[in-house]
Amino acid sequence: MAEVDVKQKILAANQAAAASIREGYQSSGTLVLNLISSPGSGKTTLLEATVKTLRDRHRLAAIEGDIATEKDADRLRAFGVPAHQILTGGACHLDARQVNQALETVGDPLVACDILFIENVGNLICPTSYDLGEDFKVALLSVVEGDDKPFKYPAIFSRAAVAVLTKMDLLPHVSFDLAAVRNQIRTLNPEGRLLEVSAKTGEGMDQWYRLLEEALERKKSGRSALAG
Ligand SMILES: Nc1nc2c(ncn2[C@@H]2O[C@H](COP(=O)(O)OP(=O)(O)O)[C@@H](O)[C@H]2O)c(=O)[nH]1
Ligand SMILES: [Mg+2]
Repeated sequence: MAEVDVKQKILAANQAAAASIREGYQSSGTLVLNLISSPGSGKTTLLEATVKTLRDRHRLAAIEGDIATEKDADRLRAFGVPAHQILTGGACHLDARQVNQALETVGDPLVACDILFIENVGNLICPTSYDLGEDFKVALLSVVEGDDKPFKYPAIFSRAAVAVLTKMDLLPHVSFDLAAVRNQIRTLNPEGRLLEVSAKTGEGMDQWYRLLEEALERKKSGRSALAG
């Protein structure tokens, strides 16, 4: 079979698994997010702050994707949140079949929750093509990674309904043309939402929590998670 056929078969199988995940969470009204960024952009740190703030108001759960170690799942478990680690053993992204397996294995803690955060394997390329049944993708970019990245990795920034610029507390210390990055992201995804946060200082985090809670409310009432 030609390489392109194999890839298409894999993506079709993934799409079927993603559709079944989406259907399950449609009836429960669970909000599902797929977080994608380079390693070290601050995905787990954003989630730590988020679960700390929202855990008393909502039932939260997380799936962590990594090539090796349970470190990220452990970081979230430390906040009392059920977190399941998927080890891909080398693959550079999560696929929907792995998420389905995790839901079957773990059951209620991941299934019967209000918000499921899926932290994908760290990189801006492979995770872009794999639907995990999420309501929307969240692309993170930290201000220390360089201000050329959205145009260099256009697929993820055009597909992620929400982009989050992280580590804003470091902005005064690095060369990062914020206006240029805002423009790139707006060009790639004119309808998308852009947030600018620091999980360390709390700057911008209220907007992130508001976005999550509004999306959750919309999902629970059977509407699409993001307005517009
Ligand atoms: N200064 C600063 N450092 C941060 C922030 N968020 C994360 N970090 C640091 O960036 C590093 C990588 O963060 P991590 O959450 O593990 O990134 P991940 O690989 O995307 O999950 C850690 O040393 C964090 O402490 C932030 O908002 N400000
Ligand atoms: Mg992480």
